[in-house]
Amino acid sequence: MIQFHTQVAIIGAGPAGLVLANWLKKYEISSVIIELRSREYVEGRVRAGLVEQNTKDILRELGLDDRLNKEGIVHDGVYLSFDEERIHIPFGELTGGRTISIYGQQEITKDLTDAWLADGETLHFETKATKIVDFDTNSPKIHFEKDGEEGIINCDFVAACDGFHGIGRKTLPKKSFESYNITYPFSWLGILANVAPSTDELIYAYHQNGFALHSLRSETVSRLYVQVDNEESVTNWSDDRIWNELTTRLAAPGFDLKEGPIFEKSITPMRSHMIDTLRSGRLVLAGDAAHIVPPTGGKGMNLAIADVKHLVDAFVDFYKNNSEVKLDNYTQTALQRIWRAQDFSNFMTKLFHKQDTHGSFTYRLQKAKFDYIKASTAYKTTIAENYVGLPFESFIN
Ligand code: RFL
Ligand code: PHB
Repeated sequence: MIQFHTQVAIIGAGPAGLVLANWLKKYEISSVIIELRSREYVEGRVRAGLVEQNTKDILRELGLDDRLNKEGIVHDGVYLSFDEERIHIPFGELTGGRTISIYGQQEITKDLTDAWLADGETLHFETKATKIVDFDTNSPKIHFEKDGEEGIINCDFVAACDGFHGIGRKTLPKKSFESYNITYPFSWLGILANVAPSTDELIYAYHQNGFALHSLRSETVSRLYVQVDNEESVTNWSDDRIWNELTTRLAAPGFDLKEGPIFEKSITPMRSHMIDTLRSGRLVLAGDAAHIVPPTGGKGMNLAIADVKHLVDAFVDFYKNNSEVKLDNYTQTALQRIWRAQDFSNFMTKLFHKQDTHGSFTYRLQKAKFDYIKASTAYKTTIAENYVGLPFESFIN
């Protein structure tokens, strides 16, 4: 039986687990990461692209923002469209200079993995956490399997950064939390295409055919999404059909959508999910393990990294100041931001998706909201500050 000992044992090499490990190292707190998938799989998985100001600040603090600065594309605003009418929300002007960057999640994951391994630290890929035990004592353990062999990590804390399908949340005692869920009656079909973006900043659009989003990854790669029914399969969506829908839904005066070869197509269901505790004894949860937001606000990865900031504060307080106060407050501190992001993601989802027949009461409420945003600097500011991410200080009681 393989055995390790570390201070914080981390399950999952997604953004949450990797930021946590790299950050704890700065404070000389040891950790080991185990990851179910292979390195190629994790680094190839296409997911987030929108990086908030706070996430950029954290990566800078960790000294891991070199490539983000070189290859990431800074956006100072976003376009919102409704029935082919387009408005602009300028971030810098409305938020005192805060911006977002477009930089793929898998690039962040690569940067964090490279830094971790370059320092000779431990990250076991293709290693499955099977059980978390004794987290009600000071010596919790993770049981794992690697290459058919079983092992145990003995540690002071288990950090479950193991995503929505991980074992962290399932291990929490059932009676210790409430869960909250919304399943939306639509999904996103996302594509990557070898074509220069047709826009300088992201476009979120409501159209009577459904939602569309124009995002990007680089000067030569565009990332776009269309709302589809939950039962849809990518096989029903030829490249022609996708480009036709995108052209229709993103239409606006003076706008021309450039088409190009599609090299990735996938469907993502839309859900909001929450639990109201992130800790039980020596087991803590961060990121998608504890919450899912629909991707319409670009918040999931950013929220995962924000959880980790609070967790690092708590571990530093524990190891350096011998205090459990921040650990005891971890759930409440993190939940404030998580609920804020849940609200914003739900707001963006409901504003831009087709929820009912075009012209219905619901449609008219959506349109009234858009018209108000158009007319009101206060409303635009609300959207801008949520979109770029509220500063951590905003949430201190
Ligand atoms: P992850 O990234 O899911 O990582 C969890 C890791 O845990 C591993 N794991 C295990 N390892 C060992 N043993 C086990 N038993 C394990 N069980 C699981 C998994 O293999 C995995 O590697 O969670 P984390 O770190 O919390 O990060 C969350 C983000 O990945 C997620 O919220 C974002 O991708 C959401 N998201 C977006 N977020 C943004 O901030 N901005 C965006 O623009 C954005 N766009 C998106 C998105 C998600 C999307 N999809 C596909 C869901 C766009 C899309 C289409
Ligand atoms: C992306 O670029 O993949 C992206 C951008 C903004 C979102 C969701 C996804 O709201």
